[in-house]
Amino acid sequence: MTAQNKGVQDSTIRLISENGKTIDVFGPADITRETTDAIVNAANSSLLGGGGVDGAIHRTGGPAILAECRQIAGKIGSLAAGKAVITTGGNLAAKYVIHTVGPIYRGGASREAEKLASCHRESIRLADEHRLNSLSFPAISTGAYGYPLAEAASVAISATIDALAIAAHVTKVRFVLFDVSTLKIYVRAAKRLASSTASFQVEEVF
Ligand code: AR6
Repeated sequence: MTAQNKGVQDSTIRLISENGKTIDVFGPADITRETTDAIVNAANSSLLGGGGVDGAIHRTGGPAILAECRQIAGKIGSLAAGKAVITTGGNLAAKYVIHTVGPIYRGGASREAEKLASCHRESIRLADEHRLNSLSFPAISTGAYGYPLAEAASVAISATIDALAIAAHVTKVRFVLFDVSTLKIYVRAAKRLASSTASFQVEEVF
């Protein structure tokens, strides 16, 4: 699959906080081409790869990423939903990959929102611990794991706003959305959350 290019670049936006931190909602685009310090992988608990964005990251990043994932899995067994670990970016432009496991959506009453928020908080915290300045997220859990897009967008962006506010090093977060319909839904959620949080300005940047 390739990212669709349907001329919706004008709906791609940037939220800017009072202290200059930014959240971009960008697409349609392939996250493996991102040049942020880290990209986030929507992995599964085995950490041993899969389809979707996980498959694309391992294909493009090469075997060094999987080798490190195997080492981590050997130590911790499996990674629970909502947790995150970091590896090299291998052949990617991004220096690191942060692997997080989104919740499988089972109707909404199985703490899915809490786990999805945790994916974003933990990924940003881990990037911050490694003194990284920037990272990019895909739409975690919205593919194979079936999370409804509008709900996932709200949870992901609001957790990111909170985590970015307390980060010492991370100043730039990007949501890199693969297709037009996902992009539009994340843009809508970002605009709504920015307008309910007086401390954010919204710019149409691309
Ligand atoms: N760049 C950006 N986004 C992408 C790309 C890409 N190259 N490829 C797909 N997406 P999914 P999940 C989007 O299924 O729902 C894997 O097998 C995709 O269109 O990748 O968290 C893992 O191993 C969708 O919007 O992740 C797990 O078993 C979003 O990424 C399981 O899938 C997430 O879709 C995780 O499922």
